[in-house]
Amino acid sequence: MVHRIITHLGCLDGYSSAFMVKKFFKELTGKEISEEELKDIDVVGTYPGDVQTESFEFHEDDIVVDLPQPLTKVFFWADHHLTSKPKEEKNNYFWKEAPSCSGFLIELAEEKGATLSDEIKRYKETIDKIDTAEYSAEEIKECYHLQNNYDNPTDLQKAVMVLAMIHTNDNYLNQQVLKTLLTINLGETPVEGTELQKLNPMMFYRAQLEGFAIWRKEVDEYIYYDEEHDCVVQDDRKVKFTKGLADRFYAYTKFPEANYNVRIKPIERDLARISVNCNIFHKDWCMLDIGLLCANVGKKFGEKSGGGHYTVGGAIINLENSDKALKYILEKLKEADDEADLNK
Ligand SMILES: [Mn+2]
Repeated sequence: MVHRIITHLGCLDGYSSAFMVKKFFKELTGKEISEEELKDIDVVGTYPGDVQTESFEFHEDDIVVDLPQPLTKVFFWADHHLTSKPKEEKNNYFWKEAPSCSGFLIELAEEKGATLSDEIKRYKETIDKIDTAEYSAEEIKECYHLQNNYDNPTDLQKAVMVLAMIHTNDNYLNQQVLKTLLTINLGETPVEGTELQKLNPMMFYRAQLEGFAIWRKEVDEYIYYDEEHDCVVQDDRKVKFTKGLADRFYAYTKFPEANYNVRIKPIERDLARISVNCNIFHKDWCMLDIGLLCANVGKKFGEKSGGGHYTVGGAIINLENSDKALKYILEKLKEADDEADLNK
């Protein structure tokens, strides 16, 4: 048997889940293998969409984590996404609606007899926070804006530094870094260890932070807060090209009072991507099902591609419909807020 670990590419939870499989291999899979064999297990990253469309080829000995269940029967599967909830039980298949897949695997390993170090317990809290984007405004600052000093990084900072290594703009590099991080001698958690430090996470992180800063400066020219609809609008149709790296939390750093954020981005073939989300610092301000709203937007203004979760969603529409779509979304957001105010 040749095992491979298949996980979510470009994602800290995907990388950390693969790490947990290597760390707690015996407890999780119920199988004992040598140190050597364990080290040699290859790790491959892919995307949920590639699993759903069956464009990724799975083997029966694969260990699949933080991804939807493949059609092919595999050796081990674990996931935490609501949309992956299995219909039937299978041997070595695990699912739970949990904040992160890594956290779920840590719980499973403990249930099956593993002893957890304090570092691993602390890491579980960190990855749970990151995978659900439960940051405070202060934490966003410390993680997404360059600080003067990194002598004593916080748990979150250590984690986003490693995230910067596996979430660059180059997917081939991301794949190589993922493989490399999981074949070196593993540290106590996914974000520490002597061999990991040698790969210089800070170099990747600094590059990303500089990219964010440049992007924020560019976007400052046209991002605005529409007070009437309580929504920050970032309309990328207004510019030909935005330099830097997108900081997805910026709307609420700049306008913390806003309920919602809508982004329109022209993409290939005369289409546009619309993203809608609720203020990440106040998910309780969300007064309507944004996933459902986006599904409707996709149907009304595009070719039916749209959906998401309660507080965040997206749709692909025809570019020529984007003014109408923006107006429609802003109206629906305001309607929901007005109705909630009346019922107070
Ligand atoms: Mn995840």
